[in-house]
Formats: sequence, C-alpha cells, structure tokens
Amino acid sequence: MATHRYWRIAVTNTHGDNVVSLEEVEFRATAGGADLTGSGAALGTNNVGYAPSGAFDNNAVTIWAASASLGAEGGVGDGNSSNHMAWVGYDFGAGTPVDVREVLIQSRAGFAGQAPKNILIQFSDDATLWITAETFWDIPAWSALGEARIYTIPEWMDFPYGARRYWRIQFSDSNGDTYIAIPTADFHDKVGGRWLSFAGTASHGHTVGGTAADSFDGYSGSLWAGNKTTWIQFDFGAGVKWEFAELAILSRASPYQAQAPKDFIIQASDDGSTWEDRATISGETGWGAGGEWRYFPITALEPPAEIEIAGTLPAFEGSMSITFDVPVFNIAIAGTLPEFLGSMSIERGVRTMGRISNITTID
Ligand SMILES: [Ca+2]
Ligand SMILES: [Ca+2]
Repeated sequence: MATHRYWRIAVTNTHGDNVVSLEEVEFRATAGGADLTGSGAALGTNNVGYAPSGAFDNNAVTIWAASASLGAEGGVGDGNSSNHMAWVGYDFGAGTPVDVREVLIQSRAGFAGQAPKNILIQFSDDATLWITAETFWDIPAWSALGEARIYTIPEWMDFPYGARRYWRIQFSDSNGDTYIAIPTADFHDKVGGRWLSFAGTASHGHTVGGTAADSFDGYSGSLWAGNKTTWIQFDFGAGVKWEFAELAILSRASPYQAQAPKDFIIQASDDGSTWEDRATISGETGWGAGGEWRYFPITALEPPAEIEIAGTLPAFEGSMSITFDVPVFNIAIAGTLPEFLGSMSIERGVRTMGRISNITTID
C-alpha cells in the first residue's frame, strides 16, 4: 500500500499523430473499483486548447489533448528536449493520497492516431518528482470508434533492488576510429522497452562533437562523439532510480561505422562516483552501413535472501544448520529460541528463502 497525492499518465508515443488525446481517464484503487477522481483537480500538459479536466468529467464528448511532437521516430524523441512527452493526471488533494492499482483509458472516437502507444503510469507527492510505477510499451492500435482499456498497476513496494540513479557507458575501444559516436543510447526498463531518459542530466568525459545529451535524447538526428576510451552517462535525478533490462544503441551510418563502439562496460551508481559493472560487452564489430540498432542485456541484481524464523524452536540435542546459496543479509527470529545443546549455523549452501514456520523437530 503506497498512497500518493498525484498520479498521471505520461505518453511518449501515439499511433501516428503529433497530438495525443483521450476522452476519459479513471484512476481506481482496485480492479473494477470506483473511479477515485472527482473531488480533486486535473492537471497536465495543456498546449492545444483541450484542458486536462476534459479527461476527468465523465463526459466522452469533452477530451484532453496535448501536442508532444511524438511522431518523428516512433516516439523515441524528436530532438526537442522540452517537447518529448505529454501527460495528464490528477491531484487527489492534500491529506487524501490514494493508491492507484488500475487505470481506465478511453481513447478519442474518430482519432485513433491520437491514441497512446507508449505510456508510463507515474505518481508523485509534490507534482515535481514523478516515480514510474509501471510502463506499457507498444500498445496495440485502438478502435476508430473510441475504446476503453484497462491497465493494471502492480503494488508499489520500493525501487527494485538494483535500481540506481546514475547509469553510464564506459567505452574502451571503437571499431577502428579514434573516436566513438553515438546517435542514440536508450536504457530500457524492460526488453523491447522505450526511451526513458526524458528527465535528468546527461554528461560525458570527452567530446569532439555534440554532448552526451545528444546520445540520450532518443533522436537519431543528433549525436555525441568523443575519444574511444571515454564515457557518457545519464543522471535520472534525485529521488529517481531505475533498474534496466537492456541498453539499446544506434550506430552511426556509413561512412562512420568505425565510430561504433566495440568494447564497453555498462555501469550503475547511486552517487555518481562509485560505479558497479552491470554488463561487459566486447567484440561488437560489423555494425551495419545504414546505422544499426543493437540491444545489450543487463542482468538484474538479485537481492540477498531474507528470512524470518517465525516458529518456536524446540529444545533439542545435536546440531542444526540452515543453509543458503545466496548471501543472507537479514535474519529475523520472531519465535523463541530455547536452550539447546549443540550448535546452530547459518551458511551458504542449498537455497531456502522465505519464512520458516511450524518448526516441530529438528534432529
Ligand atoms: Ca471527457
Ligand atoms: Ca541523438
């Protein structure tokens, strides 16, 4: 249960139009539950004369619409850093935060191209820092008649174990050139995901052309280039963390294929100074002449096991061992440990995760 004052739907691509529009949005606490909106205030991007309130008035005739210049390259960006994303949301009011677990989206009749294709469901406590609760990519085309669809939001517990604020690409070699050039580098929260570096700060170690922001803008028409042993990184901002599933890189087209990266390490950090390696890529040669997308998997960090002993250990003689094949970082004993002879050890070994209860005999 995680309640928040503000919730929104952020759209990073449509089904072809540079304007996104919706007839209605409902935020719900449970599947099929009542719409939580009504007593608060609508908010969102409002730049084409269709205010966010049109999405929350229970009237299909009124719409919310906003320009987002989304169509240039499948919504991954258009090179205009201030104009990537449109969003519509709701302020549930001070002191009355809500936990949204289901969202209904009603598309606009007659304007299927304005229906969302990539969306993020986000929450905030101050309407400034927005945390992404769930993403939906490559949403299928919507009926031209207008259509209501339901999206389920998982319970928000915390950032994933390996989520980090800073992500970096540390290069060590190119495909033959003195420099590496990167038109597009997208970190994806899921395999096949989409551009997410819409809010934050890019930086680089060295440049001979462009800035790292040109690599992280989701737009192939701009690029950063620097020496082949430097780095580019993205700071997603204070309070925001991501655990990524893959890095997508678009190489530079002919005659600059030699500026594609060959060897590099994907790194993550919480403070921008201490880095952990998340993926090591080597021997990436043969990039296509037209510019080529390649996708590099990033393995999620597995959290250490956490275990709770909830039962009462009986008195016994002999020894008892509890073994794990992963590091154990927290053991909570909620029951009573009796006096016993012998020894008890907790070691790495056969994996047992979760709660141990109903302990009767241990020999
Ligand atoms: Ca409406
Ligand atoms: Ca670019």
